[in-house]
Amino acid sequence: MSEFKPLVFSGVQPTGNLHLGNYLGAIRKFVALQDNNDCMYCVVDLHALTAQLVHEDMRGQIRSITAAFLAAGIDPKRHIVFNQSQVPQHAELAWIFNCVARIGWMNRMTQFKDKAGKDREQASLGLYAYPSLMAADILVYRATHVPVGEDQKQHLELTRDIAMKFNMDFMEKIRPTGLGVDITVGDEPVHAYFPMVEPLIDGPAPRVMSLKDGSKKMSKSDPSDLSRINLMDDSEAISRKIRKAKTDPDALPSEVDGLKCRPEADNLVGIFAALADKTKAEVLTEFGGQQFSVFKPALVELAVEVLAPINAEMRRLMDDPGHIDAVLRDGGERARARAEKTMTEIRDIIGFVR
Ligand code: AQP
Repeated sequence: MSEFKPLVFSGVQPTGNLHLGNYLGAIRKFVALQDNNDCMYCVVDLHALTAQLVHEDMRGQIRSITAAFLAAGIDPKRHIVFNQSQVPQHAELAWIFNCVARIGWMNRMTQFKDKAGKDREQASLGLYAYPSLMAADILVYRATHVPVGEDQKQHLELTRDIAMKFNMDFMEKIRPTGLGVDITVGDEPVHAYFPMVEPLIDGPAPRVMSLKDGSKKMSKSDPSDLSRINLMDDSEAISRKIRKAKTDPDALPSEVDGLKCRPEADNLVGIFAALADKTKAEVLTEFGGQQFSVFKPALVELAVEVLAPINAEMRRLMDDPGHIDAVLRDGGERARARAEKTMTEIRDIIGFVR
């Protein structure tokens, strides 16, 4: 529907060890998309301050996410890899979006509720405003497509709401600038400055669950390291964690319907499918009727085969922080030029004097 120039944007927070959920839900899609698209991949370090202000090794975390991007196969020469704090225009646009977004919209964000927990009064204002900064990350480049895990779906809907409200509120100011694009949203024609971003969530593992509890998402902040496979885990750790993963006593079903009400089995089959680039149905054609004692070793073998080269390359890159910093500096410079172009236009649309 969009006549905007296609652009892929996504970000990852430097808040701990990357895990299989981050890889399958996000980074692997980043790699696949770069063949046919202009892509920007960002280490969102400003977001990392929202839940915890002081980080023991912020620089190391930023480098490690960047190393994961590169080790997974992202090409920083053809595309742009950078860290958010190098481009102050993200924060500038986020302020404008704080004035576009409505408090009622923000109050519905489930991630804030989850992360703030019971003591909401003690959560930072930044955590509350997180989705507004995320909208700015994307829209400061007028990006059209955003590959993310399912947990980010609600934030992307909010990004569309913010874009739509800005477009509608400023439509008569956008029109004379010649910077807008005629699009249709629903049945409504809109002369838009910002595109309606499309989330790219599909795949067999849009939400990888904890290995210890099939009802909780795999997460960097889970206190149990056994709940997740980290990209920096060696083969022995991967094998131990999969062998200890929670399951039920039944054999695997032959049909996908048989995974309903079996969250742990569903999760492991989904992980296998994503790692093997197959559908869950194809995995069950191979393993239906088999016990976990057969399936788990096959999953270990596959996980090690896919993750070991990434792990080795990450370690190699982490030994050369100068190279990683140079990649980020170069990406930051190119991202800043694009973001400043947008901000100059937005300042004009709003009517700031320059
Ligand atoms: N379990 C998951 N399954 C699929 N995708 C996931 N993502 C995160 N967890 C899963 C996707 O990874 C990308 C980067 O996430 P992030 O680090 O920016 O933020 P997050 O969603 O808050 O990730 P974590 O790992 O759960 O961290 P903590 O514990 O700090 O909250 C996003 O595209 C996300 O959807």
